[in-house]
Amino acid sequence: MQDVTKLETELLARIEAAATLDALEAERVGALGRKGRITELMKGLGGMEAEARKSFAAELNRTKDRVADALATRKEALAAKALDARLAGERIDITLPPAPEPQGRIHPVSQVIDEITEIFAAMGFTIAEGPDIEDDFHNFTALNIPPDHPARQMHDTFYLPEKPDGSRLLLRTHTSPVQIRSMQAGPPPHRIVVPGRTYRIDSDATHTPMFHQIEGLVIDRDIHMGHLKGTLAEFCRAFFEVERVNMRFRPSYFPFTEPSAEVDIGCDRSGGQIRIGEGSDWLEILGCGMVHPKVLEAVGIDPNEWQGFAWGMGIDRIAMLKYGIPDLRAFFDSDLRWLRHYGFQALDLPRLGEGLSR
Ligand code: 2U9
Repeated sequence: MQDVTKLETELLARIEAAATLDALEAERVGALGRKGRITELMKGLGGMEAEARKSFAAELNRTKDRVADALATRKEALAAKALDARLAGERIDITLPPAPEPQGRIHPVSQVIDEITEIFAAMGFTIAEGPDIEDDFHNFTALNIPPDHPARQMHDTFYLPEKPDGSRLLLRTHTSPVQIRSMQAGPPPHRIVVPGRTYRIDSDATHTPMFHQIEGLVIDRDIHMGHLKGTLAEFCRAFFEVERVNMRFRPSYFPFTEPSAEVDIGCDRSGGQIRIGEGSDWLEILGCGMVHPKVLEAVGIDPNEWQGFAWGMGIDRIAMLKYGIPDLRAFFDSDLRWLRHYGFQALDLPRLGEGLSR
């Protein structure tokens, strides 16, 4: 009996002195574990006489309960201490100033490219890109613009110095060579949008020698003008963020499409502003058409099996229109004050569901 009382006093003191949860666990194992001191005494009960065993077992059980209670109480206290220490370490000084706003701005051209690609991505298009320096075949010949074609003069091309074989590389005059390369790279169907820089020898108030285009191409079976109209109508509605846009398709000519059309959208010009989706005026925004069979043949696609439509649009002009920017040449001046005024919040990417431009 005396031994049990002494053991209990010792165990309770050790438990009280345990400074960490790990040390406390070691005390528990030492007292109540499989080879713990109380457990060992329990094992000895079997060899005792009935009368002595009864009273010793009762005493031992009381000690065991008090030790278990002490362990639980100490565990709770140590856990609370550990939590207090963690909370103290995670303290935030709410009197600190907030993180500064990012200083950079997204250029309106980049913003409009992000908006347009977001719209077409939602329709299942992927983005394709290609080199700014092109060869004659991809920029002209494959697009049904042979060497003597008058369209070559219309493009006012920047040529690189002639190579020994007499050929000349050039700065692409449109993004169309990217579609040629995409069609060469794999079999139909194709559904791509192609944003990028393009170059023509042209410089005045409304033209810069480098400008931006975005073009689109769909190649699949049984594609017709209805698909073209539906796709472009959906694009205009989403891009100009209005319920309905009036559209008018005027017959036109491009060597790479047949039939071809230029697309006007309905607008209102009263009050010195252009408002899309209302009024009785028209504004030209893009060119389009059914891909010419000769273009498909140039990349080895059988036009009797596959058809497609394409469109092209000048990004700079559309950015000026959507965001009320008056002067094209300021786009390329790298004037930070201009960019702070017309630029967009960095990391605030256009999302179709949240209003593209917010
Ligand atoms: C392939 C086949 C067809 C692309 C097209 C236009 C009509 C068009 C202009 C708009 C304003 C260029 O920036 S702009 O001057 N583009 O009108 N572009 S159809 O047609 C293609 C392209 C690639 C293989």
